[in-house]
Amino acid sequence: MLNKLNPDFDRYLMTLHCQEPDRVPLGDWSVDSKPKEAYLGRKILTIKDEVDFRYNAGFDYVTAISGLFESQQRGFKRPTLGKVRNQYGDTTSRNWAQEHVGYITNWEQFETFDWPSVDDFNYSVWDDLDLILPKGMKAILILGNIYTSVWMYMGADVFFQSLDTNEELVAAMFERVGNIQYEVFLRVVEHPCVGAIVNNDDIAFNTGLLINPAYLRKYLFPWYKKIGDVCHQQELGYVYHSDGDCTSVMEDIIECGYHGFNPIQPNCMDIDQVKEKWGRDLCLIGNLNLDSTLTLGTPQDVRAEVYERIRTIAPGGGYMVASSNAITDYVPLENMKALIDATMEFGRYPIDLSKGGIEGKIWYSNKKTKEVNETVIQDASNMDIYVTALLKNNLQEVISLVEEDIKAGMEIQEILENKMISAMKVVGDKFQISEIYIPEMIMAGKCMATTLEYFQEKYSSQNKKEIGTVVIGSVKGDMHDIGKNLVSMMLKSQGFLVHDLGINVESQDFVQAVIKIKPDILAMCALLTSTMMEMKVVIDSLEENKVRGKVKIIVGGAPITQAYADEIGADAFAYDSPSAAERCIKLISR
Ligand code: B1M
Repeated sequence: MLNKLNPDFDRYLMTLHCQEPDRVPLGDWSVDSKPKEAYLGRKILTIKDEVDFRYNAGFDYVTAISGLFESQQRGFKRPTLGKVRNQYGDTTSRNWAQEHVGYITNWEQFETFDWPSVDDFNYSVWDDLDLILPKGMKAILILGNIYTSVWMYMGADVFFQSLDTNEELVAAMFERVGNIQYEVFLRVVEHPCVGAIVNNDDIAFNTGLLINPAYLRKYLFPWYKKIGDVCHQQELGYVYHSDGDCTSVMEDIIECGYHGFNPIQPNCMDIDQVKEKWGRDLCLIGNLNLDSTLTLGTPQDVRAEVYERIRTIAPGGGYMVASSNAITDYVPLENMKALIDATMEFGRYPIDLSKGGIEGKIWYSNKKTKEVNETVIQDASNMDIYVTALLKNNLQEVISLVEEDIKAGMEIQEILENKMISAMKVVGDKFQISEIYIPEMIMAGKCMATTLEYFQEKYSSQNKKEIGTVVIGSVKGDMHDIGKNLVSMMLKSQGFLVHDLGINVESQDFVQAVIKIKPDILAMCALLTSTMMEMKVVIDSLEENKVRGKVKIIVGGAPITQAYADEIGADAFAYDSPSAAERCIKLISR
């Protein structure tokens, strides 16, 4: 095995430039404190401790954050949300902006917000790194992000809505946030210790981009390009990190001047195809499966997957071993060690590894087949007009359309069921094939829900009530809520009464809601491998309380599969929100 205590930032840079150095570097830019402390055997309290961890673990660099995601940054007040269990025997607090909490939701808040200036940030960590970095090591600036800062400042809900109703505010936000991050970047790269920049900015999820790429091209990529130009002038490495399936903007990412792309989530992008299409221009960093191998697998499984990635992707250069997101605190220490050791063992150039050379379970990706529903429309006469009006979020127009159909002699219930609900299903179909994105889905759903409410009040006597009741929530430890809200909105638009328990919901709260509300369906969402286990805890608690038989259960979220739903005894699984609504309708009609 290679001696790992020989940091060499040139190795990192050569790899970024798709050349073969002496060995494959380690590429994780983010390792949670718990695994770091467990590896080092002591607390990480200072930047020196951080450097010690990176040095001893075999990295060629240390990373530090500056800019709007700097933890103590004034102005960026992120709410603290509960404690989350980790693999290291205790709990960790996590902070971030929730979907509905935004600090800047209108022009007045934008103008009066206490925006930080470039001088308000703390650069002392860079001064320290200039002095203490061991020979061969450099520092990587984690520049926080631009897209994520914008939506977090605005709150996802307001951000998505503003793209439709107040694009000028979104533009101003990108301008302001982009400027701050850019100025901070210029200040940090004055430090000689800095060797590369990572822009971590999630623009995608499992099936594609979160918003229409036209917005990214208009407001975001120009900033990436501007930062990229400076990186090229100063010969700094430049890496882009976005989760999810970024396929449709890979060319844009290359145009911005990035040398590396991370983390190539295995259930979203096929690394072999990414290598084939873009591997000449971009170094690939990551792909070690956080959904399964790193979290659920054994050290031997991790070893086998590292071997396989090095065998197939590293020859010729342009690959760094890293997780498919970060080394989170639910990655067992032994698995992180296996990742490091296997990189040292198999990563020496020239690479000549034979297929199946070591034993271990390769989990492969839990790649899910994207579901595409095709709505069969009963009465297509003016369906397109309904779909267009919903997509434009034009409430007045939708109401007028319904009123015209009433005048033409249709019953209100018939219009709602055969026109509006079908139109919303068509909107869902468009989302499934990425013809529209999350904001359009949310806006159409809201427009639909408001129209339903309007006519339900107006014609209450003629209306039958909701088709069923659903209790929904993101399970304990899980703070992701964008998908949950989309599912909830889709259910409402199909006529369900939805009780949303929110995020980080304890199992006893689900049980109590089932006892008190007596819903037809309990819908649980989880986005993390660690939290999906919680779904089983809830089902067991329902059994213990003798109410499991009284409610149907549907589960979903990025890492969930039909197999997992079967394993824990759920009644249904859905891949996305339109399918979730379909499954729920089936569940109540059984
Ligand atoms: Co997180 N994150 N995140 N994150 N995040 C993921 C989920 C991850 C897959 C990224 C990756 O691996 N590269 C990864 C989980 C890996 C794993 O464990 N298997 C991950 C991680 C690791 C983390 C942290 C641990 C990061 C860290 O701190 N080191 C941390 C954990 C927080 C916690 O919950 N305890 C974290 C934090 C965050 C942010 C706060 C920054 C933010 C969440 C903001 C918010 O929700 N308010 C965030 C985001 C945005 C993501 C990604 C990029 C996008 C998630 C999203 O909103 N997608 C995500 C990457 C990815 O998904 N590939 C990632 C849009 C949404 C519409 O999709 O929720 O999947 P989704 O919903 C889909 C379907 O899944 C389905 O319908 C929707 C489509 O119509 N669906 C259901 C959802 N719920 C359903 C329920 C159903 C049926 C269908 O029936 C009941």
